[in-house]
Amino acid sequence: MADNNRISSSAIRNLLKVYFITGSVNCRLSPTEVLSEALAGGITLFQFREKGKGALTGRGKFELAQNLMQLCRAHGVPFIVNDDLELAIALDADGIHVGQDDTPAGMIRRRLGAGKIIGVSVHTLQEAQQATQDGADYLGVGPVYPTSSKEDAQPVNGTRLIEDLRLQGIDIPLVGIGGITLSNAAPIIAAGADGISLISAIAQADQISEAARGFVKTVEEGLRLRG
Ligand code: TZP
Ligand code: MG
Repeated sequence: MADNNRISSSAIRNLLKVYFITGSVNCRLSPTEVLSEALAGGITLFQFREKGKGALTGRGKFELAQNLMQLCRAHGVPFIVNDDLELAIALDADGIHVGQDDTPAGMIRRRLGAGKIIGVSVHTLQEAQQATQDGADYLGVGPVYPTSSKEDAQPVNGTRLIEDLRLQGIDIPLVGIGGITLSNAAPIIAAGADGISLISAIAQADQISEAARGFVKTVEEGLRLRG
């Protein structure tokens, strides 16, 4: 992933199928154990999101990120950093994911160049249009369902916002996020998402690799049904 060409939309769509996000705060086991299992189960993209009460900072955060990135590299799964542009640059990570209150995507694109993946969280059509114009590679849309993994979560949108964005012509790669479980994932794909992004349903599963495998199967089946 180290070249300077923009990664194609179809490659990004494939990466988004099962996009696992975690940080030390979200894990019952050690984050490296959790990620190893999730990779074994077939996750397609990973985001390091070290946030919330008790989150690591400074050297500890950097070292954990380095270890997790190494695991991802060993499995050929791109490693995305949440929010922290300096960390993404220091690690030479594969990309960054930002929210509406973080560094704007256009500025990030100018710093990182064309070859890195940039994702943006959006909650409205206008935000989606802006992020697309700013050079985002994909959008994160949610919360689709109620979540307890994000303290400052926006109101729940259901699958409606994803459907609306597609109807309004937003055709860039897009992932649903928030409260996703095996039993509510399929409608997100039916609504037009390319994949699902999730924390707790994988990080806190009793059988992490099994859970990840189940999500891969569900998303692939959903994509097949959508045609
Ligand atoms: N952004 C919107 S909801 C959410 C984020 C980071 C948390 C998703 O976590 P979970 O545990 O899959 O609901
Ligand atoms: Mg953010």
